[in-house]
Amino acid sequence: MRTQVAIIGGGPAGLLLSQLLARQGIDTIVLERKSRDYVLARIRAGVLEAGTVDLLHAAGAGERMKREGMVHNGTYIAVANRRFRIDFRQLTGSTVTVYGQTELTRDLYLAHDQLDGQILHEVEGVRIHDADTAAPSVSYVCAGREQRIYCDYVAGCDGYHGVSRNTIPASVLREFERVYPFGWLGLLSATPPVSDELIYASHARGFALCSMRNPGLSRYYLQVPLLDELERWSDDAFWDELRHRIPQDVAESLITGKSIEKSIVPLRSFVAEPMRWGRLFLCGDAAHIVPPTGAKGLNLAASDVYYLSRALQQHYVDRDDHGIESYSATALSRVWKAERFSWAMTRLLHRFPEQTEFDLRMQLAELEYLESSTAAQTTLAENYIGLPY
Ligand code: RFL
Ligand code: PHB
Repeated sequence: MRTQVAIIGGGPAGLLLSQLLARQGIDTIVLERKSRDYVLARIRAGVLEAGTVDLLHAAGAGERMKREGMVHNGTYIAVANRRFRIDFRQLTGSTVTVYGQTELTRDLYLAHDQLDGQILHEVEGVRIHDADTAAPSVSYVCAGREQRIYCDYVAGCDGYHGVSRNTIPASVLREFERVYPFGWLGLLSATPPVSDELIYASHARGFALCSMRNPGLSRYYLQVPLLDELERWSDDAFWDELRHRIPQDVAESLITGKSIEKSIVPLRSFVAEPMRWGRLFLCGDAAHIVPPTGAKGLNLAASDVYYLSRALQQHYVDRDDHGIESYSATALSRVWKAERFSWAMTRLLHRFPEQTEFDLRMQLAELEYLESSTAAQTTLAENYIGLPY
């Protein structure tokens, strides 16, 4: 088989890239390790920057998001028993859209079906060959048979545990990492959200987040020790702990219900450099991970895809390779700023085991400064709604 761009991974990054390229007449094949149902069952991100929303429209997958996505003009920060609001619209003129990654991925699959795009599911043993030459290829096993795709370029959109990043020789690849000493326990329930906007809550017992997917579906998170076991957390234990960590008036209006999904994710900051090696590009979680506190993971995958789709379009349509040459530096410049913001939000709002009394006072002073300063709120808002591409 032959294609122009072989895309490894059919998550949001791979699907969005394939869709944007297809609309420019550029031929792709997506190779995905899991089944479509499996990919669609993952509960992940919920907050989309305006730039991500624009890209989904450009990909022809924005219809339902426009109807069902919830535009949020701001967010709440709670500190112990009180809360204050950051008004994104007033401070930056922009907003975010709450729309689940699950729904977004479903929309991208449907848009892809309409263009007759090629996605091969349940492929195994994907390997990238000769990415540092002018004739790369990708081999894989499908239904027990070894296959190979010859291509011009390979896009590694296969997430943190994929094969693409490790195709780059160790002598070239540099990795930067910070692992946090806690995780997030998430719970999804078919109950109305406790607030009209998200609440990021800093509390002596640990961080909590009140989020949502739609008016009938809520998503809540609790900071938990890294080695905590899911079995320890009955639904009742979760709701009790959440009530402790959010302001009393909010806790009193919390409607609880049976969990639909419950899981623990570790928190990590990670960046791999460079994001291009010869004809292989890394996109999304394959190249970087952020702790979820800044709601940046999916949005960073989208901005990588934007830079790469533009670079490939310049290559095929304008015969100009500047975008390809500069892809890694351009993407990394935005990635590092989102890493900084996600790390800063995590540090501001969580309790760390090694924190001293001094550290706690610093955290509180920073929160009080944020509450009282328009400059500080603007800084948070412009990062949260997403830095320009
Ligand atoms: P994905 O989604 O991991 O998709 C990669 C795909 O590649 C496939 N794959 C392979 N295919 C073929 N061969 C191989 N060898 C393969 N290895 C892997 C996988 O099966 C998969 O389908 O990466 P992508 O596309 O880069 O997308 C990244 C986002 O999924 C991720 O950054 C976000 O979910 C992060 N995130 C959030 N991001 C936000 O922007 N806003 C949020 O509010 C937000 N909340 C979150 C989050 C992530 C979370 N978890 C579970 C990590 C909340 C949580 C709890
Ligand atoms: C979510 O709704 O899953 C969510 C929202 C905001 C975050 C992280 C996760 O910062």
